[in-house]
Amino acid sequence: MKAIITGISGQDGYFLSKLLNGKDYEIVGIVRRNSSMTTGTVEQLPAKIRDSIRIEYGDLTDAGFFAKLLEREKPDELYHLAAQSFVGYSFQNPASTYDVNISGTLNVVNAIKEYSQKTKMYFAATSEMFGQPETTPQNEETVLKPRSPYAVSKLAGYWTTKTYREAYNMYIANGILFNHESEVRGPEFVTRKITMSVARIKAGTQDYVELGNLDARKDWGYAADYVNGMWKMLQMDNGDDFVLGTGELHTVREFAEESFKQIGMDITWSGEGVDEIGTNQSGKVVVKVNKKFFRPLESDNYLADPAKAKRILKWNPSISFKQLIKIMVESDLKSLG
Ligand code: NAP
Ligand code: F7E
Repeated sequence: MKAIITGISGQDGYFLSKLLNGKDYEIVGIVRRNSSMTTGTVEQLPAKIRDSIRIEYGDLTDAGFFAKLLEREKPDELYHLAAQSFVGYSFQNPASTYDVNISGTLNVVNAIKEYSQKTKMYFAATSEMFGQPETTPQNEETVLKPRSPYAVSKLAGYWTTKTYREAYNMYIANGILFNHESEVRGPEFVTRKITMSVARIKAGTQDYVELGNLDARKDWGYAADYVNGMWKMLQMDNGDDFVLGTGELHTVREFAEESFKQIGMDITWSGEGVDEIGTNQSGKVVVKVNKKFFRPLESDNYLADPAKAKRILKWNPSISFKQLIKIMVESDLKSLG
């Protein structure tokens, strides 16, 4: 089996590469060129896996690149993971977010339609499309009301893939995935920002971490579980839409408390709003709030109902909230030596 992975240099690309390598897939990974010629998380893969991946350099916004790629490779499966994926950045740069996430997705589906109709495609949709949900928990039938440029762009991608699926009889699966994190999560996302900071605070190279909305609540799972769900979505007879999530909500505050616990620190909170602080047992301030990390719009009502994925795909998350934090903090402590 041959698979193309766009966004292979990101978090999910890392876990999907491991999974598909274990199933003996030939993997072609798409990486956009940068001046230092680095390949992100690909460099963190075990050498045996890394060396087996064929990297092709190309940008999502280049329709010609994808046309030639699909005409030449005709893969069995294509996992379209590449995106401008940071919600906060999408408020600052909506145009480039739309360009990469909407036109980029169009380029991929058009190339499959024109040159490789038998390719099964996975599209990385998101729980962010629910916006401020009217009903909780959310499933595949929940009304979509996006509340960020990122969410709008993903909604456009989602409707594009659904339209192509019906109009041209293509196999496309949409994964509506809730937050999933890991030891290779990008450092600007709140979970990794916290676990990296906790490790540095323990090492004495950082004093405190500055966060935004401590009361934001998310349904957080472990990325390795979610890529398994992506693969399962492409092993069916037809493409369909599936929600993946844990069905458990936790606040940023709880994530921070549990992360500090891993290094033996119990956090006490005091003050309110942007003046709130978290101190450890010795009275040292280790968490501060900074309004620059707040977003113009936020939703705190996300909660996954993954019943359809459990029933049809036999998908189940295997890592708990506490296990996830342990994995991440231990990995960040280890990398500091
Ligand atoms: P990520 O770590 O941010 O990875 C995104 C990938 O897209 C990176 O490899 C990035 O390349 C690549 N990319 C960005 N712009 C590109 C462009 N113009 N051309 C080619 N490649 C480009 O994201 P992730 O966490 O792995 O998530 C994978 C996908 O799932 C994304 O589409 C995300 O929106 C979606 N999603 C994620 C979550 C989650 O909780 N993780 C939940 C729901 C949906 P560089 O390395 O060069 O930046
Ligand atoms: O924020 C709050 C912030 O940036 C999580 C992407 O993978 O999941 C991810 O998007 C929450 C938000 O992820 C800080 O306001 C507080 O409520 O880690 P995040 P996200 O925005 O949920 C979805 C499903 C995707 O699809 C996306 O691609 O944490 N928060 N303080 C903070 N967030 C950040 N980044 N930094 C803070 O200091």
